[in-house]
Amino acid sequence: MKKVGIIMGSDSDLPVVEKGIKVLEDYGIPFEVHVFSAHRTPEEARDFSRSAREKGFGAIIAAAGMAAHLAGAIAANTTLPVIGIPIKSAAFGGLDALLSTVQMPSGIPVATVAVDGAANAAHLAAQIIAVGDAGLAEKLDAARAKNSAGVLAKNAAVEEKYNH
Ligand code: RP5
Repeated sequence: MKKVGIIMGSDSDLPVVEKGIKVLEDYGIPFEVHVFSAHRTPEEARDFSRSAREKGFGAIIAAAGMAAHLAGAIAANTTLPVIGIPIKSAAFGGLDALLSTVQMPSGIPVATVAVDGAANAAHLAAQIIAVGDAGLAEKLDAARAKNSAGVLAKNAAVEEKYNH
């Protein structure tokens, strides 16, 4: 199975990123985690991106806050799918990172999830890997069914309490 690369701009992003790591672990998808910064360690970020396809990665998740250029810098150096997670920061509540991540020039896409949306970044990475993996696709279907069953149970509880 293809691996997912998880890159974050700082270890201060890890508490958010861990929610995505858990999703990948639950699906049994192999992954690597690194701290590479577009600004502080640009050579490491570039080298990872350029070699990721030949090293067996199928998608890359990039998390960064503030002037969040990491996902875009990675996307500039690979044609693997790149998923950006804008990380919330104190000054602008994540709007700074959201705009920095999502507003990419034509030809260099970054699939940007919600501010602090690490779980959905991992679900999307799983869906990308599942394009070529029928067993993983079955796990995704099972997870969707479990998700629906949980919501239906909550609906039943609310209806039971209020609808007489
Ligand atoms: C970004 O700056 C990082 O991704 C992090 O979200 C933010 C702050 O980094 P630290 O100063 O906490 O290392 O590059």
